[in-house]
Amino acid sequence: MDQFISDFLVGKNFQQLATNFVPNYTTLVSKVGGIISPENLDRLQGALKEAKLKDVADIIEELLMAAENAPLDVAVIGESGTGKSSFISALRGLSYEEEGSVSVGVVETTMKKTPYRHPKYPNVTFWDLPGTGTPNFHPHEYLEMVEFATYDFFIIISSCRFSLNDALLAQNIKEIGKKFYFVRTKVDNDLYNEEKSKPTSFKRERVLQRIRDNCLANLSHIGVPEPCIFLVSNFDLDDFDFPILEETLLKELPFHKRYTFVLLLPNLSDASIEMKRAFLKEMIWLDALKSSALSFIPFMACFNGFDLPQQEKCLNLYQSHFGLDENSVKEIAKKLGMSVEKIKSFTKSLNFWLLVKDESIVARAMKCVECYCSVNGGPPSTAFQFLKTYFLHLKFINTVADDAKILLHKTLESISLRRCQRDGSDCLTE
Ligand SMILES: Nc1nc2c(ncn2[C@@H]2O[C@H](COP(=O)(O)OP(=O)(O)OP(=O)(O)O)[C@@H](O)[C@H]2O)c(=O)[nH]1
Ligand SMILES: [Mg+2]
Repeated sequence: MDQFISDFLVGKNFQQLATNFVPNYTTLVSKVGGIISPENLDRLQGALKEAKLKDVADIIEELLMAAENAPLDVAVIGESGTGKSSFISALRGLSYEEEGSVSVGVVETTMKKTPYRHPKYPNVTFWDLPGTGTPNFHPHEYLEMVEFATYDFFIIISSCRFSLNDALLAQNIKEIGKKFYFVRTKVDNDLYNEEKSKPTSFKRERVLQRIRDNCLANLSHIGVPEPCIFLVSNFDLDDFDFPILEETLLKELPFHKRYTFVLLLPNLSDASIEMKRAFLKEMIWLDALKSSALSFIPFMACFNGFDLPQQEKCLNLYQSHFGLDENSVKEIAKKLGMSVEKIKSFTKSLNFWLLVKDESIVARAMKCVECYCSVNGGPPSTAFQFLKTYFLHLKFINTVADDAKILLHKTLESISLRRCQRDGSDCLTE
């Protein structure tokens, strides 16, 4: 990746750069793909081949802007009490009691469509839609009433069997060209009940498979062919099918909406942390290419200087994306029963100065810039500052993501230890 940016800055052979562009991009992006559609990749490659560098910069700018500003509206539908509000709260990273959390309760609480903005990402809205459980339900009228066209996709929730109304709704959603996903909630309850009632023969995987088979049979019976079903517990989003649901949604979203979606994923599994890491790396790589392209155009401001307060702000933003901002770290410390200072002792991303003084960043930037200067001559300072910033941001992303994984595992270990202590079981034998 460094080599591609360095070759770009030298800018000798754009034909070759155009050929290398797609393989470099492909190795960089997440396993579900990135923010650039195949058509836009072709556009970029074409502009690069003809050395139309203003076009290259403009296309990248257009893609970055679209990704950063894409609104996302998610509709959550289901009968009363199935866990719609709990699902939305969990996705928004709020506990049930927190302010701004969706109203949750054992009586019918969702009577009209209610928007819930994501607390961190205001362009994301979850819509808690009114229940579909009335006997004279008309899916077409219902979809009109809730203004179906405004949503990116629909989540249809059930906590037991999906109803005929759910199936009718799914058919209508499909007809209007939108995507829907079936989510079966409260599987933690099913497991708990099954274990209590059949303690000797209980097998977790067998129970989950039975729930899945039941849902499949039930949905095919009421006319949904090959339904996609995700088993979840709103109290344990890192468990069951939630990670697969995340991946599926990400893969099926339009390219420019993926970045918005990946940022809002709760940092509850290695997979979601890795996807976030890949998308953020893709964004800064594209931004670096844009600056490199602009550097060939006279009188264009292309390289920003190295501004320390700006860098600190950038680190804080990455910390917030990965749930390691000041407040979140305090929360984690409380959960782990340790001090924030202790957390700082085994993480690296919470110390801005340690990261910014890293000698290897200067060495990497120097290596790239030497190549640039040998071809372009002149003082290397602007290109050097630009590369130093790029490598520093890369370091920020990687260090914060690594720390997010370390803290996630410590939290999971502590939860499972507490469970063992509560149940009086021997954890070592698990
Ligand atoms: N065990 C378990 N309980 C859940 C889960 N999801 C929701 N609940 C509980 O189920 C009850 C109903 O949840 P809500 O989120 O209010 O359901 P809703 O679909 O929004 O209900 P209405 O607003 O009335 O339509 C609450 O007591 C929740 O705590 C889950 O995954 N597992
Ligand atoms: Mg509700």
